[in-house]
Amino acid sequence: MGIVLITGATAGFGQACAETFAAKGFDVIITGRRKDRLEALQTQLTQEFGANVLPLNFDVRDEKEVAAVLGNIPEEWKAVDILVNNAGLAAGLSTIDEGSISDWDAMIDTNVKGLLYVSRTVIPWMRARTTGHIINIGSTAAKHVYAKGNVYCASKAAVDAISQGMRIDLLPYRIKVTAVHPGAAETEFSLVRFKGDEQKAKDVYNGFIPLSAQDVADVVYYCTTLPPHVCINDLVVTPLQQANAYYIDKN
Ligand code: NDP
Ligand code: 8X3
Repeated sequence: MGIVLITGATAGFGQACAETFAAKGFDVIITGRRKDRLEALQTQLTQEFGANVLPLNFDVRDEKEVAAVLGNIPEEWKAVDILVNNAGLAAGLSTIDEGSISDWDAMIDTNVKGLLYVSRTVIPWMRARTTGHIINIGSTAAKHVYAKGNVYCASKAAVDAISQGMRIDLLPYRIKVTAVHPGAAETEFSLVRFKGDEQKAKDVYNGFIPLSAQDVADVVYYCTTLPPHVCINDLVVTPLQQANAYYIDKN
């Protein structure tokens, strides 16, 4: 089937994507900072689906680590067909005058610069083969700014713009670029945003049925199943009860 590289596969969308692509017969490169989870996922994907799995333990914020670990994988794994730039986070939820600078750094360094570092390593491999598909995970937060979302929304708006730029620049190499923008999905996202406060994280999803990680993985996979001449450029997917980034009908 091919090789898919998924960043941030130790939880949420990335893990569900890894399971979905492995189930379809892909060889899977999984990445993340939590080594124990990568190893557990490797075992699961191998046993459950007979998949070939390459786990890579690095922090996408670390340019040198990205180049050293990802840049030096065995040649046969460099024939990446699909790159899912998924690793990301929201850190905190506060007005701009009270925002934490370390939270801002974490979001910009991960969601924007990390995506760029990984892409900069992988794109030349795709370019050399004149084929490939990059799927960048944006957010409804890329499309509309919500209260206290300031820097997170800006980081995802950057993902939106970078996706548009990639699409133009990579057309000569017939590399597809798709931005998938999910709305509210119950993963570890809110637990990370609220720094381990389980109640606060759970409350985000009260009163409506959020997307699941699998819902998003199914959409990502679908985008890769279209004929070679067809590309979904930009896709927004929300729970039925969510109209946009800031309006959810919780009745
Ligand atoms: P999770 O917190 O469940 O998963 C995030 C993944 O990203 C983890 O595997 C984590 O791995 C990885 N990650 C985070 N920071 C780094 C880093 N510095 N280096 C390497 N890997 C990292 O969240 P989701 O699955 O919900 O989020 C995935 C993406 O989807 C993010 O970009 C998020 O912004 C976006 N999104 C989420 C929505 C939601 O409502 N859940 C909606 C729209 C978009 P580890 O900690 O092991 O490094
Ligand atoms: C994550 C979902 O609604 O917090 O992108 O922006 S939201």
